[in-house]
Amino acid sequence: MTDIKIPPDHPRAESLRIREKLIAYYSEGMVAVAGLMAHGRGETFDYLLGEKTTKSALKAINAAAVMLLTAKKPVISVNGNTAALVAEEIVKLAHVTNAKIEVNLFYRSLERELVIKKRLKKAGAHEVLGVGENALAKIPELSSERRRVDPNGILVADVVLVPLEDGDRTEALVKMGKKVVAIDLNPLSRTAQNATITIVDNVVRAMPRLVETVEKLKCQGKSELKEVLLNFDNRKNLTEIIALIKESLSELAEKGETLSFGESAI
Ligand code: PTJ
Repeated sequence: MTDIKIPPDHPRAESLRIREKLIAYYSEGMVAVAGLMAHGRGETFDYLLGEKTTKSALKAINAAAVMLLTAKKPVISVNGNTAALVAEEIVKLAHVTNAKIEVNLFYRSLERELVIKKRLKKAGAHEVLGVGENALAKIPELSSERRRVDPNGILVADVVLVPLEDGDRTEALVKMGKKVVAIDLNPLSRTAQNATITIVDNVVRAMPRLVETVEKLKCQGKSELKEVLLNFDNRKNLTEIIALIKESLSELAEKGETLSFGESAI
């Protein structure tokens, strides 16, 4: 943790608080050093999207909620960044969708797995899969440490939620016939492009919305839920988001204005 005191009236106070949180959890061994870099990449795309949940993201959240609700064996995959930023929401989502929670790391070490498990347990998780010897199954065609999965979790899941991911595993999971819901601020990433449903939004906004949406849709009939999935087109949704980024940048360039939403970052 740095000693910086964030003034509450700082125009980028929220963004700075998130950074501080990641730095604090990095110091505790939860977040990988590359997780800090990944966050910076995410911040850039968030900035371009106006740091808000777009209509396209809301459509994806709706479809993702239905996919999780109608899944037989949903699993939420957790890495260092998501454990640091949204542990409570992960537990809530697992509860309302009856999903299992599994730790799956790119930079895998037993120490990190245990710190993440502890944080999830503290947030209320009953069971955390994929830790230590429990990750004894392997995803075929994947050579990174992410290939190691729990035989009771990701290996047998029909739907896997992968917030903040690197691309290889999403491709491999889809090849295995699984449906993948990704949360990724970069609409161009391989994860975003290969997932079944991609929520292009900041995980700190998307996860609470996802929980809320699942709670709202829980009482709907199966045919209404199916309709939501039939009407969702991931490719179209991603194209809309890329167009949105292009439009807002073109508008600003034409007007010669600076971005109105973010002010200048420190
Ligand atoms: O904890 P580990 O060991 O599993 O490692 C996790 C990281 C994130 C380091 C690892 O998965 C990785 O290297 O990921 P990438 O390839 O850097 O991809 C991360 C993606 O997440 C990028 O496309 C970022 O734009 C995006 N991203 C970063 N922060 C956020 C985000 N998307 C949504 N919300 C965020 N807060």
